[in-house]
Amino acid sequence: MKREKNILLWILLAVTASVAGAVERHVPDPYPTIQAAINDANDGDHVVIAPGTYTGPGNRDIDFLGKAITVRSTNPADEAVVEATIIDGQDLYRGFILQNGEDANSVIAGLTITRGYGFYGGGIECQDAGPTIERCRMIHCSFTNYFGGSIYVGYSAATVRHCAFTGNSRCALYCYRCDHLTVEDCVFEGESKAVTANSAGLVQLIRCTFRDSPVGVATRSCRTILTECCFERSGSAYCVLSERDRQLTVTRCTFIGNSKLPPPNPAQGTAIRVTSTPFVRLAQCLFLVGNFTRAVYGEYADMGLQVDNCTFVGNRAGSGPAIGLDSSRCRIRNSILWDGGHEIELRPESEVEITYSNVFGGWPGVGNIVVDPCFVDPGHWEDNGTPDYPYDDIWVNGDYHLKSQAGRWDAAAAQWVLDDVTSPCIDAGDPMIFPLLEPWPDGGRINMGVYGGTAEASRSFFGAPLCQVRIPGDLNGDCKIDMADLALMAANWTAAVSFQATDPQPPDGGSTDNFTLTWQSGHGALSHDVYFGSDFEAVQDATHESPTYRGSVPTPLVSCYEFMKPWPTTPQDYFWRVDEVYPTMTIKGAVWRFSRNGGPR
Ligand SMILES: [Ca+2]
Ligand SMILES: [Ca+2]
Ligand SMILES: [Ca+2]
Repeated sequence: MKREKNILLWILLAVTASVAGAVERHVPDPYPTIQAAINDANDGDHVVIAPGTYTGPGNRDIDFLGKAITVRSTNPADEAVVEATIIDGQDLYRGFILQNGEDANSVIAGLTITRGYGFYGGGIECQDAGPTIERCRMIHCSFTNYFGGSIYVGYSAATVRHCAFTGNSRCALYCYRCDHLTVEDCVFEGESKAVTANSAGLVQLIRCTFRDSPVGVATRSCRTILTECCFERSGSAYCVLSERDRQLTVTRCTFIGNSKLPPPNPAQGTAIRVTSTPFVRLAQCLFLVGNFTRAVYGEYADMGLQVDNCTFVGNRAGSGPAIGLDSSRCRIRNSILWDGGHEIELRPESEVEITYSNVFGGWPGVGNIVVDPCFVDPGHWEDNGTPDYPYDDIWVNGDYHLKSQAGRWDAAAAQWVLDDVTSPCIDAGDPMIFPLLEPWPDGGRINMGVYGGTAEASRSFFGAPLCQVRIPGDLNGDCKIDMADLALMAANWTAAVSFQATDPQPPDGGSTDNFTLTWQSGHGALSHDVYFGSDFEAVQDATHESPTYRGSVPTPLVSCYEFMKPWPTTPQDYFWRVDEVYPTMTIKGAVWRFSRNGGPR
């Protein structure tokens, strides 16, 4: 009984301690400055800043002192509160500095940081520290060093989400030799350079918007991944500039209207420019670049530029408006290149293979067609009142869903509508690729263009009346089971289909001197969950919550997980596992082993 009482007392004490442990420390009352509140704070505390403008000693160069605390406004979710809670560096001082090994448990949330000024990061400087920065507004911050930004992250890792960056000088967000940088749901507006990563490990940009920024993203990293980002009127120089990345993956991104390039040098702007990056994959991207040069340019990329299900319209370079290649190789599938002719420019030592695509002017290759893609609206140029002067023309976006008599997604009305024609690009993609998320009837075959393989893919039309009932065995969805279904099955029958990841490199049990891991993807997998570590069981039993989980990757290629960490000086075994992720299930992979030779890398 006594023992039970003791346990009860222990629980009571523990609860009291945890309640007492998380303290809110309010500024300016009772703490006169933010630094004063931080000085008194313990791990887990919140420093809560009332609306107002904060300047002067204690409210500038604010040092987290290595504490796992949250420094925030009274309500980070309320934009009006964030706008009214201002740390003003007066163009003389930094907002925050983190330099004592802070990690993601150190949080800056819901603040406006303006006119910050520093040698590295004007707004927030992180040296060997990787905080979480969320729902902040970074406005008109600047720095003196070339390697700097409104937020600077050096030798560490950081997560930045739901933040807005406006008019910061040169670089809004700069990461230098950081292990990883994750930027989610951020808006960059009027930045001369929005995001720069120099010698970084993993750089992930998810659902970010770049507006009116001459350079959107410039990276030199192991892996740069852009997912569902939108570049509007950005990239008068480059939307994405990849220089010596090891891998660049751009998925479901949109590049719109970076026109208005002034003469005499209108050939500057390029949506994606890749220099010496060996592996590049662009998938389900829409290039309505509308500038006077091209959508994609690759040079000295001994690769690997793979383009799947992309749509190019309204790009205006005289030669190669869609893609230009110099000493590069490129493979294009399931895409629509419809800028008006001379879609590809091949400079010396370059080659391109195009299959199952619709190319204006035509291109040799299996499954290629040349026919009006029947966009809902192809978009058009307006001459801006000067018909003889093209440099001020304005591109008006269209709607690049494909027309279908069986149903096409109307994004504006958020409903399916029927058209009077059916696009020849429907069910014209590579028949060996599973239609993925395409809604039924999907023809058993992926569509060309940016919506192919997505839930917004236009439906297959087999003649009126439309088929209403799905029958088992009807693979193409025409409400009949016949030779067409058998042909689909036969075409894929001989393909060696595995839904599990296979063919690991380095091979299972082998050894390697580098730090790049690759494998063969499961058939039609959407993404890949990667686990990596030095303990077999820790990898075998790992879930998303485990430390060995290294994230989801959309490409079949993975590398450089331990990029910033030294390899052992003696040979060591490593274990890794890749789970293949499908729309309705995840197929767990085998655990593979390799040893890395000792010595400096
Ligand atoms: Ca004009
Ligand atoms: Ca289809
Ligand atoms: Ca059928």
